[in-house]
Amino acid sequence: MPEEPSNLEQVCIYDPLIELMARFENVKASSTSSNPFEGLSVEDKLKKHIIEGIKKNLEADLDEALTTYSPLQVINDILLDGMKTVGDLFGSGAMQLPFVLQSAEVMKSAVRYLEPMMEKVEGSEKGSILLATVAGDVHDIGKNLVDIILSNNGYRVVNIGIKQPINSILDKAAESKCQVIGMSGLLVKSTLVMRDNLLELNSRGLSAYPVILGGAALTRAYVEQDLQDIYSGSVFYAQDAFEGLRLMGEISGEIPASPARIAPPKVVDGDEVIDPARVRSHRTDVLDPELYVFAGVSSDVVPVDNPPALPFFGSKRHQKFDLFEIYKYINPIALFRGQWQYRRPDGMGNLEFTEWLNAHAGPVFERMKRELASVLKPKVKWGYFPCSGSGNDLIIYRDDLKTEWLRFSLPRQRDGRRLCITDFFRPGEGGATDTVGFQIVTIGSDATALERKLFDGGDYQDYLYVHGMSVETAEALAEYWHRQVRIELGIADQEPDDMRLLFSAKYHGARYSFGYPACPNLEDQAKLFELLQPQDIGIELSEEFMLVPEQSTSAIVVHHPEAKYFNIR
Ligand code: B1M
Repeated sequence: MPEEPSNLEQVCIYDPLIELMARFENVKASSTSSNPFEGLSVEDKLKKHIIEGIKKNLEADLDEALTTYSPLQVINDILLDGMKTVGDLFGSGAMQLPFVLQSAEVMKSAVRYLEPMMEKVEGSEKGSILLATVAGDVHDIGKNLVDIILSNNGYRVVNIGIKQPINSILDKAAESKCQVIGMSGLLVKSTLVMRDNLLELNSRGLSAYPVILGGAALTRAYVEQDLQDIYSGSVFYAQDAFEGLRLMGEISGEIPASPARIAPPKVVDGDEVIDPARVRSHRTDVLDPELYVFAGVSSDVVPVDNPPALPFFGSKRHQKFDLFEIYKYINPIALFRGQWQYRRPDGMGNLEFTEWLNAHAGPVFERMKRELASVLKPKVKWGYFPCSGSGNDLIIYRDDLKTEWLRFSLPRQRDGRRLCITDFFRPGEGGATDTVGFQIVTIGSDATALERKLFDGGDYQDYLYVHGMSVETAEALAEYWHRQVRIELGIADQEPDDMRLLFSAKYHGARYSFGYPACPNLEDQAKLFELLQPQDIGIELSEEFMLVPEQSTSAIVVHHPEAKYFNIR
């Protein structure tokens, strides 16, 4: 993927010249030279390369520095100082993540250039960490961002990938003499795996390892209280890669540790079982068997008198798409803010920030649309089935409309409206009374391969852009296809004109994905597979009920006009 054009002025939200003038005293403020490096000392030139993410002439400037400094001094005293400024700018909100990654790219290129000239010097690394996504979890990007930030700030990172069982984590940590263990995971289940892993560290007498945990399903309280209570060593929560960097600094003694953060060592029985109520307390949607048995009082939802007829029985596939039509369904907020992690700077209003995003992230979006046109390969499998609701069960029937095929047991809210997805269907046992849809979509596996190539090649900024674009295209495809399903079901009577309303699900019916609060059981993906058989569009189900390729998503489609997202507690 080509390097981002030199559009720093366009996309950076701080003025690089002002930043540099403030940071480097020897910059002449009056300089109007077209060469922004002119007049700078070699140290400042190198820092400018790093801070502004400029690769051009990097090697020549490194050569110049090598006439005065050893390669190790160039890295430790000059380049890492530049990375520290990058971290400070990011921390103060003056620099956005994509530009941090651009700086990390330059850092990586510089280190690659210098490395062959260096003898491995014992103790030259600031610290070391074994990074893994825990067993059963396929999420890669969060951990990889942590890898990029740490390794380009002087730490040795041993990144052993996704779905890593505790044995591999511990073996590799010992083998590679890592000081710290870092575990990542996005699934709710991963938070429990992390807990089990900590207990395993206790029972093997390995609690000397400080452990850093990160990932969306964790909360600070769960890690710093519940997990710290069960782990004899120190366990820390990192909300993002930069918190991971700060923690590594504290653990390795590079920066002073805040005393409250380092817990005193405790003796914990490796078999101790922590109170499940406390484990649950960090999430509202952790699987809870009680929710399944709690039939309770049904909600006030009245099923429709005349449900849509089956458009057809069983499943069909579709794989000829105009990708640019799908792109229209990408939610730019989710892409720019969620995936590319552009943050609203202090003092900037929401409207102004949206305009800023459109002006600055917008061109990258357009570039990605073009460059990924031959990489993203949308495919859909979808279908309709006769069904009935029975308490908390959604029963699916064969095409004779009366032989039960399978049933989904879904949770019911304990209070409030006491909703359960089954309430949106006409009740019955032993025969179909209603119609339900299912869909599963993917954009194929080429995006994953491209991401791997970009990450391995040190093209970090494009790695972030491509990953974000590919996952949001998968989500867009699901949104697009849900609209086709509404049309087929004859419920496309409330289609919003404005895409923003579509993204807030302001239409007739709803699309619920297994693993989300209203239908949290990921194991139900296996039943959806039985119904749709998506293997013929290249989607497989892993042992952990994850979809492969990663950029795939499934859903149950409900036609009832009152069907909306809801939480279970
Ligand atoms: Co889905 N998804 N998704 N999804 N998705 C989650 C993960 C979920 C938590 C949403 C929810 O319920 N609210 C939920 C899992 C819940 C559960 O466990 N039951 C979920 C689900 C259910 C699913 C599906 C199963 C839905 C379905 O189709 N039935 C499905 C599964 C796909 C599969 O099997 N392949 C699915 C699909 C998808 C999309 C394809 C549409 C898309 C991409 C998925 C992907 O990335 N592979 C997607 C998205 C975008 C999300 C959310 C909204 C965002 C994830 C993300 O990209 N974050 C997510 C909810 C959420 O996270 N809020 C969700 C950006 C990424 C850079 O952040 O990895 O967290 P993250 O890393 C951060 C920090 O956490 C931290 O630093 C990083 C950088 O700042 N960090 C560390 C992470 N590790 C660290 C380690 C450290 C330090 C810091 O030190 C060691």
